[in-house]
Amino acid sequence: MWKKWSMIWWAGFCVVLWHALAAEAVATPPLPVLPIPSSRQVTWQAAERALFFHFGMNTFTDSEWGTGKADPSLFYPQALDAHQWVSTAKEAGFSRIILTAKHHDGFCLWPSSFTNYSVALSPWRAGAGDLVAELSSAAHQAGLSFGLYLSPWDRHESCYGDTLQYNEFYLALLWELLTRYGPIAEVWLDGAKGKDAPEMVYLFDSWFSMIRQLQPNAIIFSDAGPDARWVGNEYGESGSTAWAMVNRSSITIGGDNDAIYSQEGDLNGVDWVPAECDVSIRPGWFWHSDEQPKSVNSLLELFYESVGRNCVLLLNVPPNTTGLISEEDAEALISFNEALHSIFSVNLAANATVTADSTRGVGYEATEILNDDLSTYWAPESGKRTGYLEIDLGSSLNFNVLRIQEAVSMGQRVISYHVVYLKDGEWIAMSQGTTIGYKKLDLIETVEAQILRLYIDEARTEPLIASFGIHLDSITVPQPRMKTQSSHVSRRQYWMRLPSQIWPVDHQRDFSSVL
Ligand code: FUL
Repeated sequence: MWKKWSMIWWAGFCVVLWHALAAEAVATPPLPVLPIPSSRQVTWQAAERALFFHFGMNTFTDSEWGTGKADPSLFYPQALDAHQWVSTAKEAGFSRIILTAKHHDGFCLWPSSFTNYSVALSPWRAGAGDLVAELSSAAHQAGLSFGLYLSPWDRHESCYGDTLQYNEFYLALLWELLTRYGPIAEVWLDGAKGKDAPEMVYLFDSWFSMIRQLQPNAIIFSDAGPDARWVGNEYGESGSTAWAMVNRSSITIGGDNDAIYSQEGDLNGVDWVPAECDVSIRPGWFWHSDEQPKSVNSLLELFYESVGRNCVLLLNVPPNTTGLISEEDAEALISFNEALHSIFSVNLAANATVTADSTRGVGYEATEILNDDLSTYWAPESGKRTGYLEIDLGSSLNFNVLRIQEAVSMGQRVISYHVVYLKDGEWIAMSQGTTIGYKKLDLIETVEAQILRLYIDEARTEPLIASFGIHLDSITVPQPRMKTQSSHVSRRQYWMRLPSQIWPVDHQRDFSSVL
């Protein structure tokens, strides 16, 4: 009896072993295509959207570009509560915030030892306040990451214009900011500068090296990176073609750059520098009593045109003169977040059956596009640069948003694609595009369909599709947008277009006609 059971056991064991040995081994991953992102860039892009807080002396002088001469006694946000800023950001789904520690007027929101033009000379907290400390600690307590804007252009500091002295001064401020306030997630270097500003050279290499030494995980933003680039406009919108790559040497920080190059990036670029789209929720960057926040519909459009085009959205919400985020702004932010949640929390393709015309092998099947893990992906047969994925939803569904994501940690690859759906035996075009990158969102006319195909028509090398989603947006109504700023103008030309009463004299506010 024992012998019989033993034989059965051995037979079973051999069958299992045979199956295990016969199973196909997982295929090796394809080669990455350079350049690829650094780990800090991967984390930064995955956060998708950040909040910008423009706050400072301009809030109290009702201006946009302060002269640097306003009396520190004017800075008096009596109800300032950094926790309210942070909880609003958190409730609205933002995981990173950036504060204007010093805007162009030179007024420092922390008590710097290197200038007396700071909160230390103001009545706020009887001169003992430190907004950078309050906000960074509130952010870190709430699990948000914290970044800083430190304007290179300074209209207060008398040594501005003297290359050696001003660079020493700027680095001293940077050193304080990067050593006193815990982890800094992003350092935002604005390239803007007035026409009346003295000529001088910013020693970027020293600045960048110091940032890397003191805060190795900080993203450095400027017109030309090194980690994130300006998108070339200030209405928060990228081009429909958006490469994460550029040649950094083709962009001059603060210079007359080709806005289209900044916006679109460069298929042949050797540097990985994705774009960040900065835009304000109100017409101005600073708070003004007579301005109102954008509607949820406009905010959603901004999301499609930034995050949905392989960029990060940096949305400015200016705290008011009391030192709080105004109720209407907080409401707009929270409704924006709810709208995003209502659209993107349901993926109508989650349970679809997916197939592909070819597959690299085990581990790279078409089904990999249905999980949320961007490190797993569908890859076509080795060496193929085109191919298609077929998605069968199981039944006919209504939808109007397509979400496509590449495995960008392996490099950005897709040059063009199109999507079709099956209707009465015919394939009908649904959308088409150029680059995909981290995320491409196509808002289309609502269709009812069960079977669709994503065709990769051209790629730099084997396309790697990490995720595909189908969503229904019943909120966005595409709005005609007033844009007097053509996407072909550079930043300098853009400022030149400001109404003559604010350019070049005092840069007072009222950007409503250009934003
Ligand atoms: C611009 C600045 O001049 C604005 O005031 C604002 O800070 C914006 C983010 O960048 O270039």
